[in-house]
Amino acid sequence: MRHSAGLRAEVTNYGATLMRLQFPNREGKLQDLILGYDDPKNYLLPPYNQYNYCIGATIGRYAGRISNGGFTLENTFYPLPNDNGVHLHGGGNGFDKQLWSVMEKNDGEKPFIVFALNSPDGAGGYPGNLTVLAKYQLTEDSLLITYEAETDRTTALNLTNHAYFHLDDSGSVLGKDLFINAAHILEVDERLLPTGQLKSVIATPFNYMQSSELHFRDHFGLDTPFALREGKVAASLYSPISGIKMDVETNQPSVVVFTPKSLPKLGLRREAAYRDYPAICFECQNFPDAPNKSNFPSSVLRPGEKYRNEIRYRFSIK
Ligand code: FUC
Repeated sequence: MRHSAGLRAEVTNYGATLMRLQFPNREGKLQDLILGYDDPKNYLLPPYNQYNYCIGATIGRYAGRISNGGFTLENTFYPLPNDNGVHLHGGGNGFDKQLWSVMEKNDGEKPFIVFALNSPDGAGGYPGNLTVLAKYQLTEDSLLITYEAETDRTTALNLTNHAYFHLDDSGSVLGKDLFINAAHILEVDERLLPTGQLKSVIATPFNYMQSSELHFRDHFGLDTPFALREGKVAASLYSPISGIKMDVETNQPSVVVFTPKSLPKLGLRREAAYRDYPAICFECQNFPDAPNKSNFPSSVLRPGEKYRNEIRYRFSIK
C-alpha cells in the first residue's frame, strides 16, 4: 500500500502481519521503520516459525500473559496452553499463525486492506465463535490499525499489533528519544505476570513522562506494561539520525513496551547490522492478565457487543 505523501506499507495475510513500513527521512529518502522480511514465505518457515517473536503480527486471542493456566468466566474454568502456568499471546497457535482472508482492499487515494478471521469456539482454549477484522489503513502521515471482533459466547479478548520499530538504519534503538504517557507501570513478578498492583514510575528507570534518551544503564531493557494516562499521544519515539518521529495513539488503556536485547538469527531484512536492542515494540492493548484480575479493566466480550481497538502510528520529521 502506498500513500501519495510517501508512507508505504507491506502486509501479508499470514498472521495479518505488517511486513514493512517506510516513510521519507529528513533527506526525503524512504526509510525502513520496522523489522520484517521482504518475502512473506519466510514467516511460514524456519527459523521464524521455530520462535515466537510475532514480528509485525496481529496478536490474539489474548495479547500478553495470562496467569493461573487459564481463566474463569461465568463459573467455567477455561484452561489455556501454558508454560509453567503462563499463557502468552494466545498460545503457540495464536492469531499470528493463522491464515487470514482478505475481505476488502483499496489501492486508491486512501489505501487500506481488511483481513478477516473466523476463530472457532474452543480455538486456543477460548470460548466463543469469534469473527475478527484487522484493518490497515494509510493516511498522509499515519498507519491506522483497527481491530474489530464479535463473539457468540462470552469470552475474553485482547488484540494488538507486534511491530518492532527502529526508525533508522543504525541497528539499535539506543540513543533514540522515548516518551511514554504513563505515570504507572503494572508491577510484574519474575515470570512477567502482573501482580495486580500499579507502581509509580517516579524515581524509577520507567519514567519516560519527559522524552528522554534510551540507554538502559539501569536495567536490561523493557518488557513492561505501562498504564496510560489520558492524552492524545500514548508514546513517542524519535530518531535523531533519520529525523523521523513516531507518535503512537490508541483507545487502549495500556501499552506494553518491549525492547529485546538481541534476537536469534532469523534472516530478517538488514539483520547483519543489528546491535544490542535492535528495535522496540509498542503493543497497545488492555492490561495483561485482566481475565484473572478483577481490578483491571475488563477484557470480557459478550454476544451483541463489539470489540474495537484503534492504534495509530503517526510520523513526522523533526
Ligand atoms: C512481548 C513480550 C514478551 C515476548 C514477546 C515476543 O509482548 O512481553 O516477553 O517475548 O513480546
